[in-house]
Amino acid sequence: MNSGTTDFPLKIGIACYPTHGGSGVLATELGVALAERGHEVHFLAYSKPPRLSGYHPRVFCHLVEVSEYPLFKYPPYDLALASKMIEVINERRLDLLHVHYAIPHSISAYLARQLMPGRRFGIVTTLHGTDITLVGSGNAYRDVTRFGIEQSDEVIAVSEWLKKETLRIFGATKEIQVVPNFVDVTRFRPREGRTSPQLCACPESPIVMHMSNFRPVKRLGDTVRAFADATAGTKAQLVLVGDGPDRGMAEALVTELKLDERVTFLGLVDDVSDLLPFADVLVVSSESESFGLAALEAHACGVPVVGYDSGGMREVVEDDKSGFLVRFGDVPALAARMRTLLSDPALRRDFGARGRARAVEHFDLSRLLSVHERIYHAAIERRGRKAET
Ligand code: GMT
Repeated sequence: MNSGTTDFPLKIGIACYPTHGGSGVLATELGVALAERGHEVHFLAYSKPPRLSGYHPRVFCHLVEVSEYPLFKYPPYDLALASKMIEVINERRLDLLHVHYAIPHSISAYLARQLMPGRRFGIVTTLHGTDITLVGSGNAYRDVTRFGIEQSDEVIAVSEWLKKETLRIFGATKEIQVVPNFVDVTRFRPREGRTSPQLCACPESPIVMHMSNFRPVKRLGDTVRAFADATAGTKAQLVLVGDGPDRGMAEALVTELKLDERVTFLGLVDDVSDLLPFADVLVVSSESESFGLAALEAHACGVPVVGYDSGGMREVVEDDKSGFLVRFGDVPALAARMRTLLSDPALRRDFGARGRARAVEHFDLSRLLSVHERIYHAAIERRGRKAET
């Protein structure tokens, strides 16, 4: 097993939800960057993560197959994942499993460890947000989530806010490290004269963008209403990137507010680095957002953010400096701040430049990659020590 120094290439298994959601995106960006740094990375998921495109010499994707059987009304994905973990750990001699999203990934990792007493490997769990705030805090999964956290060698929360929430909900039984979301600032960069094949960015019709999984927590309706209020009588466009359960509601609202001509539903986009620089403002209207990866990616592209002051959003967006944050649910205030930015190109440029500087200084992928490597080595060392006692 490799250990002791961050110079050693590791063999790392990454379990994640292979969706366009923040946890899957982060896990994929991290895995690819780790492989570029010399580590061998094995993704474990039920399908290929959307941002895993192209060929990378040290990246492997192992699909978890869940067998169907008439008795299985609910096929046991957690067991199938644990089995796949065991197979890959044995065949590829992994040093470590890094699981993204506590449920069920941390439990599957624990099970894999229990079933392989002779093999030492570290388990790192990253808590992303809804695994704690929505899923883990409910009665159905509270105890197993707590167990998964406690059994991990190292636990990461993506914001100070999420760390506090985790300790509040589950009690202070485990040390939690805060490692924020990160962004590749060389790929996510301001538009600087580039043009977009998808979007017409012209001064008379500025682009307001929203990017999410259209779940109720994102309050997509608030974005649409604020846009209608802020841009009445103008040619501003609203571009909605993503898909999910609230799409039908939003489409009906757009028609009701007579916005069909100015609103585009773009659907799912795998690589948003070609899209975000063409936004003039990004709106994040979430009721709860443990971090807000879309806000960070927008900042890296020099785009100011207007949003609700919920969850960890203020750890990303500096109110009145790189964007505006207003009280959750205050749609008129959201609209007023949107109007302020849309009517003032110089302010947008100023906020955008500060957002970009903030992304480069605090959330750059290469710096946070080293932080992950240190945590991996700590987990491996901790596991070695535990095995000896
Ligand atoms: O709801 C989403 O945005 C998806 C969700 C996920 O788990 O994939 O995102 C969460 O993880 C992201 C990456 O750490 C964070 O940036 C998001 O803030 C967080 N979402 C929520 O807390 C609602």
